[in-house]
Amino acid sequence: MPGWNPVSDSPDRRTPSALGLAPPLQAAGFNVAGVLSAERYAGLVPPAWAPQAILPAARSVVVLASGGRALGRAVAAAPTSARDRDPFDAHTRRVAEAAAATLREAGWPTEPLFYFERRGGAFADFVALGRACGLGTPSRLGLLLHPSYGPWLSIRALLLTARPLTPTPELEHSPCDGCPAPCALACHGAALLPPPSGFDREACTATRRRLEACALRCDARRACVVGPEHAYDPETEAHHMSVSTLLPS
Ligand code: B12
Ligand code: SF4
Ligand code: SF4
Repeated sequence: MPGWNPVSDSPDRRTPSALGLAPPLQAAGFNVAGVLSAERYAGLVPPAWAPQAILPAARSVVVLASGGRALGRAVAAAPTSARDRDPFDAHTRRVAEAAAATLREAGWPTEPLFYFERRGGAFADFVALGRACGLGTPSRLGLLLHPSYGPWLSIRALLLTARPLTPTPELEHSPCDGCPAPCALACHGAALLPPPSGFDREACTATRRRLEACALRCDARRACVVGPEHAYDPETEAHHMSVSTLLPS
């Protein structure tokens, strides 16, 4: 594995290649990545996710995400198994485990962790982790907004590693500041309330239960002015939305 380079402050440089992570991650659809120090990470996660509980030698945490259609394309091209209940999650697991194995072979103990797993009964808040390493800023939509991919950002895995890496800083300005918020107008459930109220998850959930238009797509997300050209294809969006409908709320 090549050496890790210091990362520039430019948000578009938060990619696995800019971090010195080898091309396989990028080719596998993980085109966005940031770094947190182990201490900063520990302050943002429940106790069972802390480095002390998983890998006390950890120095850094790589946050792996995917913007736009890259992950959908990679999953479509990836080998699938009949045992894969969710091909996106199975692909994520395979890719992050391979990346962790590469780091271990280079002499750095590393553990992969996933957005869909609970430890000690709790999820880690991946939105908070992505925000803290500058993958995006909070938005009227409730989603973390990437500077280029907008709301089409999925935060999928972590690499807790003994390798010391340069943290990527938080972003300062949200594109929502001063935006006329076409997202709020497009919302079928009046769920995007003006600040300081923010996103009304109950209103959204209730609307999704009664309105077909919100079952498998989100028109508010599609109306965002940032990165509309990166919107998931309808099948990928429907997949993510249907998974989220099945989970208990
Ligand atoms: C559980 C979960 C859900 C549940 C939440 C209900 C519940 N009873 O817990 C359900 C199934 C409803 C859900 C739905 C969606 N989710 Co969700 N969800 C998660 C998950 C796995 C854990 C959240 C959590 O418990 N965090 C920990 C606690 C401490 O933090 P919290 O802030 O209190 O958590 C609350 C919010 O995160 C909220 N929530 C969950 N998803 C979303 C999405 C939006 C837009 C908002 C405003 C809030 C929200 O529910 C949590 C419990 O109350 C995270 C991944 C992760 N590990 O973070 C993804 C995650 C937050 N979801 C995400 C997304 C995109 C969605 C959906 C838009 C569908 C989709 N996948 O495309 C929908 C939209 C929801 C909506 N409009 O209401 C993304 C957000 C990405 C981003 N750019 O910000 C995440 C990070 C997954 C990912 N891989 O990227 N989700
Ligand atoms: S449309 Fe404007 S206000 Fe709405 S989420 Fe996008 S940038 Fe923020
Ligand atoms: S799914 Fe429907 S109700 Fe929920 S935010 Fe999107 S447009 Fe609004």
